[in-house]
Amino acid sequence: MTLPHPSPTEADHDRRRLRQWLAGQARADGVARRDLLRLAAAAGLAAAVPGVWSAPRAHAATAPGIVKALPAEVFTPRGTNAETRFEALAETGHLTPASHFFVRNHTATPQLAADGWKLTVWGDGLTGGPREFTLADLHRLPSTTRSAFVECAGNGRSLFTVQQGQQVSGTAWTLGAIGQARWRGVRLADVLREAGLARNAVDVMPRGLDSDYVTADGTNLGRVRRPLPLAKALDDVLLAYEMNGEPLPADHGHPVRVVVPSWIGIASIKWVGDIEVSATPLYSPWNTDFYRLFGPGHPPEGSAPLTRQTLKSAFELPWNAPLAAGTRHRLTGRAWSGAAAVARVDVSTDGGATWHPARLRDEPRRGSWVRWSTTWRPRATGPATLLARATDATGRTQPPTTPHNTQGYLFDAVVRHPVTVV
Ligand SMILES: Nc1nc2c(c(=O)[nH]1)N[C@H]1C(S)=C(S)[C@@H](COP(=O)(O)O)O[C@H]1N2
Ligand SMILES: [Mo]
Repeated sequence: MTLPHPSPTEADHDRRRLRQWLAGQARADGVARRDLLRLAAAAGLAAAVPGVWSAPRAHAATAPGIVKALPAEVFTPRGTNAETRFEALAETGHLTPASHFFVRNHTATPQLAADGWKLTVWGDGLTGGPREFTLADLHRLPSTTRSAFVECAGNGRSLFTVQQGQQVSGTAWTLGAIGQARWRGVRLADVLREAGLARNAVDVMPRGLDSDYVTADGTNLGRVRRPLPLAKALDDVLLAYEMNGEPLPADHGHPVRVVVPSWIGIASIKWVGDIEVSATPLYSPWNTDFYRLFGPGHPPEGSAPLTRQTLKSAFELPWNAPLAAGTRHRLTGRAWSGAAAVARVDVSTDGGATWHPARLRDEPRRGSWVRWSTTWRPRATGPATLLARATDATGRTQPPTTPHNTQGYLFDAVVRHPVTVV
């Protein structure tokens, strides 16, 4: 006979063991801390977890159209997308391995062969006709490598609701719609010059080879594309063919994607197939209906199209993480800004009453996040709120609240991270 559940005595023992581990009285050999925290949460040793911050499940997550494995301890599936669990980043270095990198797909990952791929550069902003580039052509151009984060404009969106009680539309990301990678490829500027860039060019519009995007109400918006002002295109934009030293994985744009450092993720078009170079300004739904700020306090046509990412920080802890009282805990996290290098991170373990500086564990650089750490010895058991507040080199600090916008973009307020002291 097989028992569907462990016997009560065994479950009790396990709970006791977990309680001891939380109190620093049990050792864990070869078991990751997050796995034990997950078990503790599942054993009911932490407070209930609200819906959007669901606890990891024991089986693999699935998201239709994503090719790579999505282990439930690393990702939260969100429709066609997969969000990285921030606590899963604690086991990674400064760069986010592809195995941990969030995926934002409007439709589904196309599996493109590098051999048959080509990029067409075309439009009235060129001095001549269209030009085609194979992957081998790109490899012949000088290569450049840079580390940059890609972060969705909607990262943190659910906090408009959780923290500010406001309704917003779009994927209910927590804070894990970001990853940092080392991208290798060619400068978009070099490809545009090779193609014969005309003096009157103003906009370039890369377009993906994934399927047409059809909205929930059935409108076909065509393939994912968003104009980029020429000034940015010529500045630091890459056509990347490698991520962290490997050919781009299918889900992240194989064989070639655009990487637009410091800008919202939608600018970094994956599976790029063509780039229009235009002598007149260009529009697509991705710089008119989407990726502007709408709602009270914003013009009826919306704000200007969003460009740079904002300022955020996050703890590498699950929501409602159980932490043992009387034990010194090392709290770790990451902070980043699209405007400048992170200058400092301050942490509060008492709900915002007092703050102290965290230790920055990386050289702060523009377009990169920094890892930070601090220690905390909680005394009283019960619920507690952790806050981290980043300040960047422009002097901007995360505010207490973010003004509402209907699509929930650019959440930058200090996040109130609940934990349970046990
Ligand atoms: N072709 C194409 N490019 C795309 C998208 C897409 O759906 N199709 N999603 C964009 C959005 S909204 C984001 S946030 C980033 C996500 O990149 P990642 O999936 O590699 O993390 O890709 C962008 N590039
Ligand atoms: Mo995005």
